[in-house]
Amino acid sequence: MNTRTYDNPVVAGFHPDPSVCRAGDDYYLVCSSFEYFPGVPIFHSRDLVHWRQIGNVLDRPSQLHLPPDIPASGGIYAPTIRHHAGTFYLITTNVGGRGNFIVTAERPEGPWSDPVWIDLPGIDPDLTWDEDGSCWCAFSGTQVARIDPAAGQVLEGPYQVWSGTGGKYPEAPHLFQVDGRWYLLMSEGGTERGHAVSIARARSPRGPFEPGPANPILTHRGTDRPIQSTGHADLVQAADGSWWMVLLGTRPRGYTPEFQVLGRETFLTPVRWEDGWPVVGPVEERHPAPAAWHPLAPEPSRDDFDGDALAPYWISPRDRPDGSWSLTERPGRLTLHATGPTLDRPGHTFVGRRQQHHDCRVTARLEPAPPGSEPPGSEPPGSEPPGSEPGTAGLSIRMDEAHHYDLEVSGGRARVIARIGPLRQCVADRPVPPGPLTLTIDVRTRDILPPSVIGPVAGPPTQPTGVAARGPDTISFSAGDTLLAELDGRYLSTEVATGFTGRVIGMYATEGSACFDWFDYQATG
Ligand code: 6LW
Repeated sequence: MNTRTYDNPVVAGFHPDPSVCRAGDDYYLVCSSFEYFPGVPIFHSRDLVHWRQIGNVLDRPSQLHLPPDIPASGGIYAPTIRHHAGTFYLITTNVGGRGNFIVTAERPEGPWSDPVWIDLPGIDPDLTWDEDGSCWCAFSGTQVARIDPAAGQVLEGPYQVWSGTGGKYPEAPHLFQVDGRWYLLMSEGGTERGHAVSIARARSPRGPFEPGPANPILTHRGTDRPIQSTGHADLVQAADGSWWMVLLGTRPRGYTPEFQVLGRETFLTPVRWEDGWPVVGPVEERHPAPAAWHPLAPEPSRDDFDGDALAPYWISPRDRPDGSWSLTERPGRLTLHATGPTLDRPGHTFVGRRQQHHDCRVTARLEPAPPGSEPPGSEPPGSEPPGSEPGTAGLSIRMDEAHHYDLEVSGGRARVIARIGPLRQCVADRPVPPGPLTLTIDVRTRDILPPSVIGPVAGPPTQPTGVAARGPDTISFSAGDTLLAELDGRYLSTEVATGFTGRVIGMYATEGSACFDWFDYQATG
């Protein structure tokens, strides 16, 4: 008997709205990326449990333009990935841009085509094909249209087919044909704690759709389960015939109302069919494993920037101009050139990665700017004294432009700056020695009381009285061996910042140029 188990989430950190497809024994999974470039991370797995990012679907400006006026949590929403007649299809929405579009690829790692725009409204578009080869696109509402995916033309519809059981925001539709019936899987109730998954079925994609007898088929609303907000799901049939659901969920922490800091993550849960309907959930932190089992070697925690391309997990808010970063100017280092003077507004130079663990430590080695390194459009190379200090650069942990903590070095001093909503404060300011400097951001939950201890019945916590006893975590900042500041993590949470993303930790330059010799991310929990 197979007693193996797997742990959820299967893709941790801000990786929401998962969509999955199978091609033979290989599975591919994509997620939303919002205002970050490159867009739509794509992962590969051979067992649905162990996923490795193999690229980003939207990795060049001709596919994805995220100008500074795209707000935080605008940009790329909820993609659907499908494999049809030997081609990979991905459909998604650029919210605040031109709307819905399709890209295709022969190989999932790319290159993916330029967009084919579709004149359909709404978000969360889905793609499927019937036995005649007609292509159907469902989208939020739920509406369904027959389209020509190559030309981007709407051929029939859209029809309003089913709006769920009455929850707000009927969205995330996916149409499947199983045993001659059409199933419409969708989400409702909003992406927060009321999130739910419902199902209906019909004889044709045009409807009429008959709601399932047990809707919602999955929700964690009103429960004290550690995984919350379960919804926005997709289904896949494994090579052995078993069925699985990928979905988003959250893992909030701290005192009521609890705070989610990692954003919405990707979970996997088994599905069985009873009387022609899928049965699923609840989603546990640990489940019996699928039959196939293909663990992956752990990824190195440190990026030494020795390659000639940025690893796919490095993302930047909005467009990432070519001249703003380089791995070749100083081989073995990531050189950043400032494109904007502040992290408080879009248009700055920032290269970061998602925080994927509640407890983690990021360290990075910041070096003086190389002689002659200049931000684009400034003084000609050579006008700076050799070995000059970086202008202004450092590490930042961010939700968006209005919610970030920065560990910044400039003019021989290290500072910690907290930007929370309309307020901006320097909370530490110390001299640092010239030359390379190791910067550390440490995120820890260990001082935090579990909800059962500080729950509403127990009243206000009496101990411990750490800065973040009621928040989800404590974030500390060090330059070299010197601890500069500790801050309550609740202000970098979805509940405070709002929006669809999660924390991202990265390197930045807001004045002049800077080099990073390495960046190390360790889970410490
Ligand atoms: C997405 C919608 C949702 O488009 O959140 O949770 C929206 N579901 O389906 C943004 O991720």
